[in-house]
Amino acid sequence: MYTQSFSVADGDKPRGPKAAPAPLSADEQAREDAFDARIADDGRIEPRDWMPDAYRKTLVRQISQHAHSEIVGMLPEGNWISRAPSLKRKAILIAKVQDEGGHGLYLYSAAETLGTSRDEMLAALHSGRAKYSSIFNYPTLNWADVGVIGWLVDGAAIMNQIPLCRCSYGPYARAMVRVCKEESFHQRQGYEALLVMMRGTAEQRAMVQDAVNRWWWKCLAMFGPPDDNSPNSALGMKWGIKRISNDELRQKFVDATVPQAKVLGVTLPDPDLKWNEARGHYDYGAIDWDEFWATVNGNGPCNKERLNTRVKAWNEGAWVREAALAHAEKQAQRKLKEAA
Ligand code: BYC
Repeated sequence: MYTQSFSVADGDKPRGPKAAPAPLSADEQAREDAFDARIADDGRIEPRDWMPDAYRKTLVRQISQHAHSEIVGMLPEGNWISRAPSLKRKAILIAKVQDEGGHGLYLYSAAETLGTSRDEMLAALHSGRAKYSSIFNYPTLNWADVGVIGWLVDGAAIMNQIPLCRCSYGPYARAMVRVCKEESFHQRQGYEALLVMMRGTAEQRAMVQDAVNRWWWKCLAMFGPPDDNSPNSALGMKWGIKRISNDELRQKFVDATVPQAKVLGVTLPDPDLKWNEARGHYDYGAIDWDEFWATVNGNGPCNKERLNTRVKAWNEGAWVREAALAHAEKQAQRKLKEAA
């Protein structure tokens, strides 16, 4: 027989059904309604506006992960700065990697407006608690990989990030406008570097094809799990943070990339890739989600190396942060003295 034992205290901890949330006061209800109305009206939420805790938390998660992706994303390409094939390519690559450092900084600043410190976000990255894009856990084996990262990885990033320029949170949306302009240049420089290689020797063409074969599927997975297995999508869409779903963005990327691959003269490594007249889109084969989750959960080919590199850079940069703080303190004291 069901008895009250279901809600009898177990030791000190009371068990049983959770208490219903306390009803909202009139003021609380009014500010929640105002927030909902602004979102429904496609307005922007700014840092000093009231927002539900869950909205704030979702934004901190997404923006900080995005910032970490930019900073970790500097590593696979940075590896090639000293081995770029010409001065021109070296200058372009240095500028690109520097842009990515800049994107990370705008994004950390945007996340800080939500009340989370940069130190907290970095501690989450360094301890392995925070995610960053799966794509940066794969190695860059030769120069063609650098071109393919520009063409496909930045191409996928732009497809995902253009809708974020219309994100409901003002500081994130504004940061994304500049990020997208720079990403667009990154994508073009990668494509142009590959066009040059494809006009070169048979060996160079084979390098490009090999790099495309290794990166294609990982770029499709970058858009995140399928919509029916994407736990954050419903709220992200409801709140105007995400505007287009993971699967829709993936499809847009495939549709845009197939003609580019034709012009380049490479084959995308998917026997199931074909135009579907009825859908008006390209069909594509199955993505290996087990591999994706293994990588996201820390077991990809380069996860440990990437994290160790970031932690080492953080530790070795401690003296710079200390010196900058000491300098700022000295200046503040000097100002106080002058004002006295
Ligand atoms: N890698 O419910 P879901 C770039 C996680 S490009 C790792 O669909 P959401 C760059 C997801 O975080 C890359 N983890 O989540 C390019 C969630 O886990 P948590 C950076 C991934 O948030 C070139 C779980 O899977 N771009 O920066 O609705 C050079 C379930 O997913 C990935 C951004 O970050 C992945 N690929 O959608 C340099 C764009 N995909 O958090 C740099 C902003 C999913 O619940 N972010 N997960 O533990 C977004 O648009 C969205 O967060 C995502 C995921 C589309 C990535």
